[in-house]
Amino acid sequence: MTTSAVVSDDKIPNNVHLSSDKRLQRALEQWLPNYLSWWQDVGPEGFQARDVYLRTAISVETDGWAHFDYVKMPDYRWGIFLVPPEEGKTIGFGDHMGQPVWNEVPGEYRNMLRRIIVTQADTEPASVEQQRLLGKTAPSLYDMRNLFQVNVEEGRHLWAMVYLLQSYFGKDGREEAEALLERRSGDQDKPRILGAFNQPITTWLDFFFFTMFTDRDGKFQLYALSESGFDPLARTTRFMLTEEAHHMFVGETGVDRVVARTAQIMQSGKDVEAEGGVPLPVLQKYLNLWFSLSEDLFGGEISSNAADFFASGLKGRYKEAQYDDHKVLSGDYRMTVLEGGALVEKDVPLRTAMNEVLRDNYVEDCQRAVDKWNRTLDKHGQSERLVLPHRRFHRQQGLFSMGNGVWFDPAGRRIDEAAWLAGKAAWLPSAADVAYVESLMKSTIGPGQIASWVAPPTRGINGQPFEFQYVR
Ligand code: BYC
Repeated sequence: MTTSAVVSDDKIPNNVHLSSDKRLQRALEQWLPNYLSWWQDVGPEGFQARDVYLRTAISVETDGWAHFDYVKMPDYRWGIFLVPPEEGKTIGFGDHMGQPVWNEVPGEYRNMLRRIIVTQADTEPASVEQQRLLGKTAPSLYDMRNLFQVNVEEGRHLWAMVYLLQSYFGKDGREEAEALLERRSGDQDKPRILGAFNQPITTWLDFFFFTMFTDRDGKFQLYALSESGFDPLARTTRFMLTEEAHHMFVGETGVDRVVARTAQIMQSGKDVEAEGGVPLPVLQKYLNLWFSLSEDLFGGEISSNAADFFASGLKGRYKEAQYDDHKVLSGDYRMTVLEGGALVEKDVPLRTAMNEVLRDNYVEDCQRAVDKWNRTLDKHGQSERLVLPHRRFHRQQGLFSMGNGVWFDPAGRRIDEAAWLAGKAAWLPSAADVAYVESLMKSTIGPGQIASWVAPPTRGINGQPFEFQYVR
């Protein structure tokens, strides 16, 4: 097990010249033991000594970022990788558009930039904490391995952000790096920063919907940050996206396999619960929960923070190059807002609507996946359909937040609090639903075995069969 705090290129694969950067080495050497004890305390419980068939990034080259081998999780080599810099790169949007990208923190934006990096960083350890008990109820060895892959890579993503804090933000960056190991998901006194990252993940259904919807927020946020004029952030997040794709794959195909299993049982004419499956209405409720929690991660519909992030060139849009106007000094965004209790259409300055623009891209991508799940239902002769709830449903941030005393049903219609309370158990997992889904969660990890509530995957990892001993 890695316990000593010697930082070397061999231990920490990197392309940031770590071995010649004494200041960074010293900072990391202080942080590493705390990181490792955090990992032992609140990382995957019960499996730290197992060999797991993991993918490790050992370089940014195409043959180096996906190196597969058996590794014990505490020995995973948490690397630091940035995509290579581009010669002559300029800022692609906002007030500084066309100026050379920054390789040092621009003084006037220091606080804003640190805040963006800390918010992003905070989600990574939070997700590991949320998922720490799931290994014990894995539906197959294949799934268990995917869980641990996601966990170690979220750990690496924390490293990626801590590298930025320690390299570019001096003393307060080092303090923020320590604080990232002190907050805890769901803790009353020291919670994680964003809502969804304090939500318990007690079942694999939560995990699949989390990696589907919440990791997908990560995709869009990372894309937006990969446009940043602060080039080290852009290059770091660009590389993180290569790993993030697998996390979303785990979620999207995971839900699809649950849908497939449910549909198979329905097609056979048997009772879904009697066969140990998840009834479609329960799946729909978990979908409603995690989609709405994840929508909150885009922030308010109208946000001066978002306008400032864009104006300063720190955070762009999803694939900024797809737009014609990168300054956005004029132009409006038409959105529905609440005025005097009524829903009305209103034009707001586009810069202030950047959270909503990103959410639009996100919702479209989520709809694509839901369409795919519905094709799976169709393939098994089922006419029922899963649907994305309206974006006003069950919100806790922004204009339609329930905290503002407004409630909406899954179709987006305004309802009063009594109707919300009466409808809630039909729209979101009830205590009985949670108890039922929890009752399905049993460790099913003999080679080739699979739990009753999920179909096996169509193929294994890295060309290996499903029956492969992914964890031993
Ligand atoms: N929960 O101006 P507003 C990932 C706060 S996921 C709690 O509308 P803004 C991953 C907000 O901070 C991607 N608080 O928000 C996935 C503000 O506070 P102050 C993570 C919230 O700033 C799975 C106030 O409400 N990356 O990588 O425009 C596994 C007013 O808000 C929430 C990022 O988030 C919330 N949901 O936008 C592992 C990117 N939403 O100023 C990893 C970096 C808002 O009143 N972060 N608030 O104290 C950002 O770009 C922005 O901070 C946000 C919020 C988009 C999150």
